[in-house]
Amino acid sequence: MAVVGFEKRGEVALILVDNPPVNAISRQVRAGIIDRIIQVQEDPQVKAVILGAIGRTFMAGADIKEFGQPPLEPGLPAVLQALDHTPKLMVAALFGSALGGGLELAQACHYRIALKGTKLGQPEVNLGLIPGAGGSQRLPRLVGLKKALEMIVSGRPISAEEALEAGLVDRLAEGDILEAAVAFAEQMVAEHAALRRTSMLDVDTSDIEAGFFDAYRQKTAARSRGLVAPELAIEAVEAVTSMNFSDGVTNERRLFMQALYSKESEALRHVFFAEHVVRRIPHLDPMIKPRRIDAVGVVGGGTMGGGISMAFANAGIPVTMLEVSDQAIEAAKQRMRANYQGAIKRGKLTEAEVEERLALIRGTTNYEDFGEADLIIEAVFEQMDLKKEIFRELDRVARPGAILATNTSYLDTNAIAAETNRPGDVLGLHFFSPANLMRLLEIVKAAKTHPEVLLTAVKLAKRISKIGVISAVCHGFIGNRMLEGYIREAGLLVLEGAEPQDVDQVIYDFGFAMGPFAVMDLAGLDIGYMLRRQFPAERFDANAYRLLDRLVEMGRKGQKTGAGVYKYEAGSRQPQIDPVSEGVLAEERKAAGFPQRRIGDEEILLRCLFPLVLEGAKILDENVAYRPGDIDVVWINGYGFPAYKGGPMYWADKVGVGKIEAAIEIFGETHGGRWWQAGRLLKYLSREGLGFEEYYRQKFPSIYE
Ligand code: 3H9
Repeated sequence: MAVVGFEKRGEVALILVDNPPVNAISRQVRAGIIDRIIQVQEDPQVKAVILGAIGRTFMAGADIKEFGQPPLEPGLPAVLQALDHTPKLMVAALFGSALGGGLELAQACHYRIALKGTKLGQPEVNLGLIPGAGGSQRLPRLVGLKKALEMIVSGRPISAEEALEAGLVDRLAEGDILEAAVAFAEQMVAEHAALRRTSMLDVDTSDIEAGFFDAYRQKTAARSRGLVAPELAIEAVEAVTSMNFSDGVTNERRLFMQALYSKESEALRHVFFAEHVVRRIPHLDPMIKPRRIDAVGVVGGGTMGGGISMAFANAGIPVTMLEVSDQAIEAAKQRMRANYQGAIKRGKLTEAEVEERLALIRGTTNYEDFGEADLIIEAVFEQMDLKKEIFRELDRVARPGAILATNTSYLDTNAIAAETNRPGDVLGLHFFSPANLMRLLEIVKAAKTHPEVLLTAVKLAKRISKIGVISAVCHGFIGNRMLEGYIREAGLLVLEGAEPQDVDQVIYDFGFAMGPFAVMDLAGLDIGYMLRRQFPAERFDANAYRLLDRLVEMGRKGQKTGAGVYKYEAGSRQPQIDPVSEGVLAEERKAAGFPQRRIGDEEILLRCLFPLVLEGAKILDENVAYRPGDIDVVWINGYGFPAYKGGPMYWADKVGVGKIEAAIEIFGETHGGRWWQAGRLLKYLSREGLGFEEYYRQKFPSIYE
């Protein structure tokens, strides 16, 4: 099958890209489009040409797999040039997603028609890039400079309706996009419509006030810490005010190449693929199909249960939510309604849409009402006995084939599954709070979980806009298991002489949104306190939690009590250094008897981050996670690891596994070998001079397929 097909309907020729799944503009697509343009130019019968696509979407952009590889000719700019010079009337027929290079191709056509529901955008910044095929020069000529800047710098796509209003598309269509595009093209030919070349249009800069770009830069810098692409994008678009089209395109190309070879872009592209590969279950029998999930039950309407219910309602899936009393149901509904208010205020949802979603959530106090559910998720306190009791009940009422899931963040999913007569249908679905917003979902595969159940969970995660990452059963699964070392070292560092605000600053400067102490204050110090008491004391380094435990015992539980490690003014989330907490720390330093010293920023960073790598390597070696990239996805989406640093395992590869192993050995000598012990895999990779990603791709290529 040709990757770029061709057909004629009367005097209209159709150039149709057919490169599943998303019609990415690969080398063959580029070459194919150029060939077809030459073909139509030579055909005197053809009066107009449609640039369209087959399948589920218009072109969703350049083929990201090609970035970082030697360039393959012809490049996208050559296609754009061919389009720009064609003497036939060109119409782009848009549907699905017209993104990145796809939208740039559409902009180079003379007219654009879009099916309602189409998303149009320049999302390159999300990959650390900027438009590289004229988008920064053509888009301002179509929609105005401010709108183009906003689209290119934010990367957010707009709807077809918004695109029509902005002048990016000329007509909206319903039904068959190609039929509509042909009719539109015929009409334009009949009306002798001009060949409207975007490159020849003037840019209206009358609304650009003095100092506009400086102010825009400042605003952007504040929300895109650590990223180079947004600044490069502004520079590219700003050129519209001082350069002609051709110079603007040359300038854009230079900036695009700068972005392409930045370490941030390389990391973000790694994350893009890791977030897709994570959905693949290695060695899954292709005959296995997911089960249908049309109705969900949730046990518990607290913060977690409520958030989970909202996540399903947001995807249009009806939920039955079980609580202990009618009052508790009402309270849960009020909380959910209040949570939705934020979305209404931000203009993301209308009152009517919120009501529609809330109507999908039905409260009950009766387990029997779960009889129709295809999936039931338990979301109650982290108490094994309680969870076991609930699973015995669920086993009794759930229909055969229904999936039973626990939202536990630490407890043994195998033990919970063993309470039922259907352990194959049981797994963990570990949502992160707030569950309606956080993208991460750890899918915990218990020893007996049926592959069909696992596949259902992976598909369902995507349906509810989450990134599902499979973890085997272990204490804390992937994310929380790694968190332990990170928090432990933060706790020890402050006993040795670092201040909590120093630790937080170093981690913030690395790229996390918050340091560990600020995060614990936000989450509630009492949560970790209670959790630690559920497990044998030898799991933990008692010194590491001296400060935190004392604060909790004083009633300082974090933001919710106005004070934790820091203090907070009423209604503020801004941490302030608190002499009370400093006093407690001074006492605990003395009690621990640690010699006090000045600790440099580099030691703080490495002491906090190397435990992530150390534990991540063990998690891989024990097959708790399938791939290093899966761990990256967990830490980026659940724990705020900066995406532009690629995740802890990718970052480790960049630092050098050998260097990390050597540092772990030194930390072991100076701080004791109890925690600082490299496992088998880390030692092996260090000895062989390999990185995690490199080793996994070489050794286990099938788990990426
Ligand atoms: C660009 O265009 C630069 C230019 O300005 C200049 C160049 C000179 N390439 O997400 P899905 C794969 S930069 C290669 O599950 P959905 C993806 O890996 C690009 N592959 O589908 C997955 O593969 P698999 C600007 C791509 O329906 C499969 O397609 N464009 C690409 O949920 C399905 O993906 C973007 O950044 C690609 N461009 O969502 C758009 N895109 O099945 C990025 C997807 O093997 N893509 N794949 O795992 C998206 O946002 C979503 O994929 C999209 C579809 C909304 C299109």
